[in-house]
Amino acid sequence: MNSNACVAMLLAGGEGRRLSPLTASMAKPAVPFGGSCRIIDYTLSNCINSGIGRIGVLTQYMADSLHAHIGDGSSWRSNGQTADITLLPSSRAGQNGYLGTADAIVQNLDFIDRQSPEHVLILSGDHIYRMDYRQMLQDHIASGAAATIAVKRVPWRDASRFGIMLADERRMIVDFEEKPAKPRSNLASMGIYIFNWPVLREALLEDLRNPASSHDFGKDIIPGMLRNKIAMLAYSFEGYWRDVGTVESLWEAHMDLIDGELDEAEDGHRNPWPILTGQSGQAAQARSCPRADVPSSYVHHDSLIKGDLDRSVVFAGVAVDEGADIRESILMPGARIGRDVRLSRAIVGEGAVIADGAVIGSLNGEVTVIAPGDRVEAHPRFVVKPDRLPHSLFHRE
Ligand code: ADQ
Ligand code: ADP
Repeated sequence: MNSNACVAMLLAGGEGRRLSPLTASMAKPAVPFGGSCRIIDYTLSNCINSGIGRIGVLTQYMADSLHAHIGDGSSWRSNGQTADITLLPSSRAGQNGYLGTADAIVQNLDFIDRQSPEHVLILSGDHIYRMDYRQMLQDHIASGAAATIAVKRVPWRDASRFGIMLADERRMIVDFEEKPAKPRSNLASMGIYIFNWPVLREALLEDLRNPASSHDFGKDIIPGMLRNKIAMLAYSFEGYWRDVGTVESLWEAHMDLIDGELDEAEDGHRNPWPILTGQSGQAAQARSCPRADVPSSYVHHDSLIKGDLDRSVVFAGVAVDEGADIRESILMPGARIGRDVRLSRAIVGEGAVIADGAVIGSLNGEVTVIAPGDRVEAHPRFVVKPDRLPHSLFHRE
């Protein structure tokens, strides 16, 4: 098997409204993750570690943030393995904002055609997971299917947020519904697809001719292929995987990191599946590590911590002043936390400043987000406004 015959197309252009206000000035895949990298680094690193040498990154919303992070792509190299990363910006907007994911691929047919690949791997830029795409490709080829979808069982209560399918005993997909109100199964699409390129090309062009289509993989392309009786395989993935498209899931994934569920390497140990980061992060492979004096937290070396931390993640350039008490919180690059500040279940955006004595946290345990660059004063008359939960707890003058 030759993974060079496979081109990866990484969808990184969604608006990320459910991550607002963190996505007010950056694309969702550019949001910081895990103390020293950004969300998209997981998927890019999976490509490099899997030996996929050609990657197109499809940008749209707030594309500059991704350009600044990825640059010429030279930060992503591992074990002598390099990749050609091409940024493919789009300016085409639909009537109600943006057109769908399939449209983003159609706009770049030429890019894919030039590589004349046998297979195209379609990926999302907002998932946290480690996956060897070579195994999926091998399975795809061995099965003789024209398309393969990576799948995972999700909790039933979450099933209606995903593409949900039924597969037969040969793992061939027999039913698929995008985000069903009443899910018939909890076997979810991870939004990771391998297609035989000629089959996908044909399906995309057919979809383009359909005026009723929203040009989306989950809503249109996959159901269309099923109707056309194209053989599609369900590839089960057993490892950790999380779609971090919401504030709650982004926070939970950070707690999973602290709980050791993400298979990070301990300090000083080489990770066999490194997560590399680009220009806006630290040097490649500079992973943050749990520090001895702040057990249970992930703290970047380039930060200054005087207060107490518990189950928190701290990025580069952060300062936490004396007397501060930080619990289950995420402090993004350059955040400044004043004296005696109390934070609980908060995400503090890049460069935000929390003034001395401020108290941030919700009574009902929901996650509070402070927008990047924001300044929160510790005003004596701050009151909790339950009707403004979860994001904005404190009433300002
Ligand atoms: P969603 O996560 O809702 O469902 P979607 O909003 O279409 O998928 O976004 C997929 C990815 O494409 C995201 O990374 C987004 O940023 C990006 N994107 C969206 N529009 C784009 C555009 N026009 N150009 C470039 N990039 C764009 C999908 C599947 C479900 C599956 C879940 C798993 O549709 O079936 O269950 O992923 O998370
Ligand atoms: P557990 O991991 O303890 O079994 P769950 O029942 O919540 O916890 O999750 C079952 C599986 O579904 C896990 O592999 C988990 O990673 C995955 N999962 C849970 N929530 C999500 C989510 N929001 N998005 C994607 N996958 C999820």
